Amino acid sequence: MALGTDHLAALLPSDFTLGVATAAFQIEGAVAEDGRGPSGWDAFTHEPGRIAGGATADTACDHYHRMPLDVRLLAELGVDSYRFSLSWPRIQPGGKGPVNQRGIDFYDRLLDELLARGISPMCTLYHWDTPLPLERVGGWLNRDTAYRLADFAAIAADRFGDRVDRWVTINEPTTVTLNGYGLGVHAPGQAGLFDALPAAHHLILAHGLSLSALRAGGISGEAGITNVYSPVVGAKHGLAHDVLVELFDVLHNRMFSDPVLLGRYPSFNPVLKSFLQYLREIPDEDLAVMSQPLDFYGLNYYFPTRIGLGPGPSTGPDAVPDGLPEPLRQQGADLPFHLAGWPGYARTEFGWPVAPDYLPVALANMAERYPDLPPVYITEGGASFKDVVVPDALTNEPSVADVRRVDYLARHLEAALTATAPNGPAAGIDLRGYYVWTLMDNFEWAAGYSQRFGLVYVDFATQQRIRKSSFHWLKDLAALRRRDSGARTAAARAHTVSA
Ligand code: PNW
Repeated sequence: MALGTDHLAALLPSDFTLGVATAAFQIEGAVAEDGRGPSGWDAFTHEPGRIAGGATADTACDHYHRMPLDVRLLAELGVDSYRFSLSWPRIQPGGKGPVNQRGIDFYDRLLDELLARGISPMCTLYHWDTPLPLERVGGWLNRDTAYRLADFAAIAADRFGDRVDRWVTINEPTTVTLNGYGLGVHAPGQAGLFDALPAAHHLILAHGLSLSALRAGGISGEAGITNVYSPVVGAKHGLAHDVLVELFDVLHNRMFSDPVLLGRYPSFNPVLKSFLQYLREIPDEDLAVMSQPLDFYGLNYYFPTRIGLGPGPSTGPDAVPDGLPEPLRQQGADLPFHLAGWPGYARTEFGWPVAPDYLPVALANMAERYPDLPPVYITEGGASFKDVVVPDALTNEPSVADVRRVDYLARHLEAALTATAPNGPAAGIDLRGYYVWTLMDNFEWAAGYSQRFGLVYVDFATQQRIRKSSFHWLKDLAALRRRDSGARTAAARAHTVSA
């Protein structure tokens, strides 16, 4: 069932990184074990009505106890790299002050397991699990949190800096700002779209300060940031749509990438400027910290955004995508725009459009806006679908034929590779790798366990792991790529010998 793996393997440069990604809070569980403190997300998940099905991440995939088995799955998959995140409250429960050695020990064991199997570690410092004591004093609305993350970065550099090949400072400042502080659908659950802007600034400042701290700590690997990017289009033509498209593009994309890559905030349309009073008071020194050169830029691409004028229809082809959490639908009623549907596009279980044709648009936009863009890794891409476990026809073992996920991944990987090839629309981008979100089904934030993104199916009642077809697909691709690049190396050697 190798859906185009031969074709894809032939497109893959021999040094291209194939990886899978996870995040600590979504998989680890063991939230009160071995000295871990609570995070803002622990508190949020225990508030009634916040998470689909009232789910918590108290156990999640129980990865904290099953880590060696999960690394064995990674090794079987044959991927080059594993992107994971450090749980800040496991390592520094107070968000400042003493280090919890048992937390350090867990990641020491993880790194050793990965390196023993030849899997290159990519480590995210911050994937949303702010220690609760810091959340209680304002979280990312408080500038001090940026300095606390930098201190944590120094600890990470000191303890793990000799074994991590790539560091991601912060995962998706956009999502933390908009979902956490703007719409309140993520922790800490505060609402106020334009009041959230200081959080954006402090997150990007924290990125810059952490980058400095990692480098000052003598890390042997590279360092960068990961941002989500969604190309924005108007549902219709016309001035009003153009203005709203720009508003959304600024708030979702450029607000977070311009300061890092250009050293300034976007120059706003005068209509928007009045919303953004706060940004006029930013000291130049902050922008210098935020825009230090990166070794690589991490891009998460899931889907494009289509903006409609006014509060949106709730049914019909132009309805807000199904996957949108209820608070966002409600919030939508107060906004001058809505997120429109994508007629003609298939949707994931989340309601997100399956749009591989917009990944080249995202990459081309990036190349155009940021001429000095460093090498790029797509640090996440993936899709949730309703997965069904059935006995395999031959072996009778439980199996999951997630053909739509295989199709999603194959088409997005192909789109990324062809877009960045010498004659592609994003030829200016030095694309180094693609990480599938995610290794195994896990705690999908506000959606709880209702959305499965994994290559591996997790039965949360028993913690049984079942390899899906997408797992076998990626495994085939990685194996084919190794064979092909082995053949290419042999051919090159033969050529050198005969010359
Ligand atoms: C990412 N969007 O979040 C996160 O990094 C993961 O932790 C998460 O599990 C995964 O995507 C799937 O949701 C996103 O609106 C949040 O474009 C929002 C968007 C995309 C990704």
